Amino acid sequence: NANIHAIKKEVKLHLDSDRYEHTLGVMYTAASLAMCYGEDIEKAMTAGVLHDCAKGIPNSKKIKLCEKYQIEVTESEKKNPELLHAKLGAYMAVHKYHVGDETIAQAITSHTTGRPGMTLLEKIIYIADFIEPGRKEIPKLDEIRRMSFQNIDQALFTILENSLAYLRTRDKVIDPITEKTYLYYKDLFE
Ligand code: DGI
Ligand code: FE
Ligand code: FE
Ligand code: FE
Repeated sequence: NANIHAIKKEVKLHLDSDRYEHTLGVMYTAASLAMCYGEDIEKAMTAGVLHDCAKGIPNSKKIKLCEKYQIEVTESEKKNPELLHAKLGAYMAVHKYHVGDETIAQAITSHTTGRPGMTLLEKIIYIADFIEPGRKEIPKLDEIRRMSFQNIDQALFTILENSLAYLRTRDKVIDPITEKTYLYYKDLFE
């Protein structure tokens, strides 16, 4: 697809080579999950290639750009500006990469914390970010990869559980949305 090709070239200019490799991994993994679950493949690839497009912006600049673009910054994001690459990435997808489809921007917005009641596309990007071939040293990764193509909601919940456990062992501040998302899918499952 011509448009995805152009986006890829531009995104590459703004990411280091590891992050760009990760981006391609997410793009193709998202395409595979779209094939598996009947999502639009082009949408999944577009969201995948753009999901970390704001990752290379320094944290202090992230805050400034959010003010400039009137993006709401929560208390948790002030403490942990890294999280803002999701909201800023969604903004840039629309305003810099001219992605007209709001559901793509939404999938970029929720790719780091998740969101209660995610759409299929949001789940695909959230999961692809976690399981793409370049990811290593994640507990139960092989099992989660297999599960992702068999039971998407079970995979989603397992990833939420796994991520929360990781953040807790590292003593990271848990974003309220990460917590809410986990509890939402826990209720749905257990
Ligand atoms: O951008 P990526 O590295 O591909 O992955 P990501 O966008 O899922 O997450 C980036 C980082 O954000 C990762 O180290 C996990 C972390 N993260 C996710 N949820 C939370 C969080 N960090 C904190 N402090 N709190 C959260 O709730
Ligand atoms: Fe990310
Ligand atoms: Fe993630
Ligand atoms: Fe990512």
